[in-house]
Amino acid sequence: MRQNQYVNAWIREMADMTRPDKIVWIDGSDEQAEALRAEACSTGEMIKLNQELLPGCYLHRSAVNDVARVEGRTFICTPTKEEAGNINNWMDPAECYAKLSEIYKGSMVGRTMYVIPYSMGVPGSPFSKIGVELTDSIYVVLSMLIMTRVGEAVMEALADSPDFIKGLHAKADLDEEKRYICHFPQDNTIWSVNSGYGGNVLLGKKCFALRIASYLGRKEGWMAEHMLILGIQFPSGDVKYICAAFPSACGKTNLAMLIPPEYYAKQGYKVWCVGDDISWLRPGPDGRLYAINPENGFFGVAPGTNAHSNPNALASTRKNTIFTNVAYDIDQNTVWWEGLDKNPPKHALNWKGEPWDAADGTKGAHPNSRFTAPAKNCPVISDQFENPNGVPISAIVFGGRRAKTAPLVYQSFDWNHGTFVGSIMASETTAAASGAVGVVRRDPMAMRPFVGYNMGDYFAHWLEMGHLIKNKPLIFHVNWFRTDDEGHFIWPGFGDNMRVLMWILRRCEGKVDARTSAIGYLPYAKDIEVEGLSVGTDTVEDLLTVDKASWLEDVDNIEDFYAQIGDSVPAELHAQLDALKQRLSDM
Ligand code: GTP
Ligand code: SPV
Ligand code: MN
Repeated sequence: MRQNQYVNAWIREMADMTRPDKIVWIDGSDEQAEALRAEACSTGEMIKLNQELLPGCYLHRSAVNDVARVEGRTFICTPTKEEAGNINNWMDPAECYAKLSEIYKGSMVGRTMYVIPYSMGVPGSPFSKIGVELTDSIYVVLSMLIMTRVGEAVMEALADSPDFIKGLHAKADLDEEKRYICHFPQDNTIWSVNSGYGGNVLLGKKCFALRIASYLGRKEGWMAEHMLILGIQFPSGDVKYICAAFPSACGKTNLAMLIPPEYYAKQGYKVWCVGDDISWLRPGPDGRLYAINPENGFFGVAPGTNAHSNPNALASTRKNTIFTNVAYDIDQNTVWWEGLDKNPPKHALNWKGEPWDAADGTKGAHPNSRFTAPAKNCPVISDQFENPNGVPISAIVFGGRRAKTAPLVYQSFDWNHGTFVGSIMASETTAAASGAVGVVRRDPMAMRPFVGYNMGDYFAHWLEMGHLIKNKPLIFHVNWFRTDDEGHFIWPGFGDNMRVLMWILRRCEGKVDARTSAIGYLPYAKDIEVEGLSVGTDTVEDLLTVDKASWLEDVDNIEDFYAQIGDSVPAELHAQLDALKQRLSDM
């Protein structure tokens, strides 16, 4: 493989600290991956599943204390605390390097250090960036081979440049007390230690493609966002693209590959998936905003994925997939999770590897159990998936889990108001991060855990992008999660979310009216197509209500949140908040 002096010098330095027995370069070849799979199976790190039913599929279990991202132990290490802001945990870079060096010291003795050269985005695309991850975990190597583009072509694209993201990962002892996920944006560096869970250790994903990339995007005039990308093909053949930001485990993978309801399918509408988690966006030569998905696979939530809710995601996991922390069917040598079907396996192990009987009421799969599947397995992967120039975005959609406040859909008045709408996003927490589940927290643009610098400056960057994009996408907000008095979801969701996306696209084309409300433009209920739906226009009407009292309560909470972010919140957003408060009071 082509060598690069900067990469080599850095590897020597990291190896002097961690002292691996061996250093192995990952070249992206099938032979090497196959040998690593065999090795992982021989040590119990992975289990080879039934190759007739699930060819190329494996099961992995992470440590019981290590099953989700740990936001409390994730740090942004900028020279000043102010650059990281009040929403991020901050550590002084020198102090952090010193502290972690102690933990890394000798941590790879008796182990192999794997060198993974990878590209986020197609190598050579103007959007793409290169990273090198050093890790002592075969699970990480095999997952990165699915999630990113690895091997020779990456080193060729890097050539003699020093411009790559340096990621160091060591499992060490998986000690929670010494677990750190640290980012040094000024040094293009990520250090992760004492974890083996995906979001903490697949360094191309949240660490690079969001935290480091958001920092680079601000510097270079582009955006790195926690957004899916999907294309809706009209019967004419024309395809319109939408980006949507929902917090973790709030429906991005599901929306990204939805099955159109019969009503649309029979007219010839189709949906294509470009990405399910991360978008990198830049203004294009025609003044529109273009997006790529920098990833090459899906790291999706397993529970709830089934032939009805998301058949395309399920199909994506039927070959060459790694399952993490799901239940194991001993008789069939396959996997199972809650919500896959109504037939939990009779002889099974739970996600911890313990004998498990569904009848005892405990969960077989961890709520944040995941599949790592190649994007090209997806039956509706877009033919633009590898387009180096990305796809043009018509609409940006924000959303979260709100049992009451947020209506099914509304449109912002303009880009600045849309930025405001993103900044006040809130959602009930899920199992994707450690901590309490179901608590409402503000999660601006679904990026609260992923902005690699000061949140207020991030808002300012959004406002600034409005000046750089001549033909701006329209900005919307959706909520699939309103509940009735018994706590049941009112909106059917999943494929039927397309009905809302169609209203959004018709707004983009100026083909449908809306009514002005205190919070933005609301649809007329009759304009949301309900043919073939289990709920009618009257229910849609209910889902579109804006309750003055709960919104005013929300405004108080937003004021507190802005105060917590501090002085960096742009004056424009304070003005937007005052205007919202005024409009609500006038209601
Ligand atoms: P991350 O990978 O953590 O970023 O998650 P994600 O945003 O891709 O979430 P995903 O699509 O995996 O959905 C997470 C959970 O939300 C699953 O349990 C889904 O069943 C559920 N879900 C997704 N879409 C809908 C919907 O439209 N309505 C309802 N009620 N639930 C949904
Ligand atoms: C998320 O939590 O938003 C994920 C999974 O997509 S992780 O890679 O763990 O961040
Ligand atoms: Mn995510």
